[in-house]
Amino acid sequence: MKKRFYITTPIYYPSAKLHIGHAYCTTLTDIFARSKRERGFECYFLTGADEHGLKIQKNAEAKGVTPQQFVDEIVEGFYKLWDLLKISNDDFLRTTQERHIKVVQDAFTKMLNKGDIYLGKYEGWYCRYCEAFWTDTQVGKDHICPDCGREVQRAEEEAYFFKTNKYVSSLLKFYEDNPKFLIPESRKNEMINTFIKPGLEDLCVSRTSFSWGIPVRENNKHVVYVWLDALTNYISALGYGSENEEKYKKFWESEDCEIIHILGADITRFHAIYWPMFLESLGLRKPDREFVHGLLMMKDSKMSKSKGNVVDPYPLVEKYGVDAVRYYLAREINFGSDGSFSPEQFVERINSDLANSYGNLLNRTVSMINKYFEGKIPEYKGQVTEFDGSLESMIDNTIKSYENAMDDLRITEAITYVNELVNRANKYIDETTPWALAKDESKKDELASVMNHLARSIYVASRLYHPVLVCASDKAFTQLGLTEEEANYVNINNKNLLDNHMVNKGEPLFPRLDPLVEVPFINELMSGNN
Ligand code: ME8
Repeated sequence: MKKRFYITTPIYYPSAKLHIGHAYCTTLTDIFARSKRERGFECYFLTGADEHGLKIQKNAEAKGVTPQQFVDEIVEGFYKLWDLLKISNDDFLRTTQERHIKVVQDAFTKMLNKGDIYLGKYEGWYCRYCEAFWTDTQVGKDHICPDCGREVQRAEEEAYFFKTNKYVSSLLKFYEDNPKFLIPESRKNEMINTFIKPGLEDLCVSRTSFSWGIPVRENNKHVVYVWLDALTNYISALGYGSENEEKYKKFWESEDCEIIHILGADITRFHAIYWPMFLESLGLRKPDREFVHGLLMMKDSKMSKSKGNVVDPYPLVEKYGVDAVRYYLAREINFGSDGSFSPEQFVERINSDLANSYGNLLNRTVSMINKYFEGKIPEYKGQVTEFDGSLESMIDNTIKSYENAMDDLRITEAITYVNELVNRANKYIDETTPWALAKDESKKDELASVMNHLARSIYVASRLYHPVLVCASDKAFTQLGLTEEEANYVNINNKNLLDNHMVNKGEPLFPRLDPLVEVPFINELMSGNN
């Protein structure tokens, strides 16, 4: 039986519009999901919105609307952005949906009845003006509210807590038994040394100081505090505890399904420490892998909505197309490391990898097949020229390395294998010099073999690029005369696939960008003056 995959992004806060950092995480998750599906695996892909909390309540008040109206409007923008970026999620969970609220309340009750949650007192720095509690780090040594800049006071409120220490030793054992749970591995040491070894405090899981949240059923002065609410989305979306648990059984309970959470480095602690503890408390299976991606920086500091130094993905996609943006994000920033968005690098990547290497290879090949063979791709006749063998083994090796890298979520690396194949195919044109072969009638078979090998190289590269270049790859298939069915991944190893297909010359896939025009344009977008 085929293995299944359940893959998730964080559910983002609809406190403001999403920026390129969110688009980065969702796009990379989408690339993984698409690559699995294209290879014939079943893959369920979830994203969503984390709609409760004080910040949203405050933003809504400031705008003079209800919190629900406020999030409804922003979440519309999430849908539009994911549409624009061609994100192929199977579901979108909103934490204000009934299906989620019930699961959170049930989970709270279960933990309370088990004695894992108890009523205590939350102590912190309180800002009377913002009606918000802050931690020591947030208020700094001057005890200033990070939101309004006023002085804060020490205060306490009644709150429920989750007994973290009950689960520390089993969490450490879980890390030990599952060395691939947290990737990159350095994240595990960070969790142990920074958070677990110094001693974990019990986690506050309810609040009485604001009301925009899921009410605690047993004590409705309280709302469930954000992380217990938010993390539960991964199971509520599958129908856990509902009348119809079919999806939950298939994508969470079943050992045939691999559960993968993708998240940014800023929220590792909640996913790698508290989430496995909550699941254990509920008696449920833990995820197989949590992949922590790096954060995109802007001018040396983290891009964030609250700092107002963000890159808006909408105008970028509108101007340069979905493929260019998806490609840049996946190729330029090594998945798992921090990176930064740079207009110069953006233009350079598109020009060098997509316009000059890939687009040009297709363009040259289709033109030559038109010129030398009246548009008909010659049949595969084995290894005819002295260079065919090495190109064929490069194709085979690329497929294998690409699949292995993708399976391990080394997405950037997987793409570089395809780039190398494209470069190799361009070099093959220089080696075989088809224009010279065409002048010599006795070299007709060699010329035919070169055209067939080039067409197949483009097909394989386009197939492997497809999860990233969702539009351009399809155009390449059309130019090679392949139907959608013929282009299917099942044919990736079929050497005769291209035989006798009629090519269709099309527009260049990626017109070259002029850096002198485009770099200032993108800089302008980033300064927020657009
Ligand atoms: O933390 N670079 O939501 P959030 C790269 N609701 N990725 C970035 C980024 C950046 N500069 N900024 C944000 C929350 N992200 C919670 C999550 S999950 C149960 C609850 C991405 O809107 C990255 O994936 O602040 C990060 O982890 C996530 O957005 C945080 O989104």
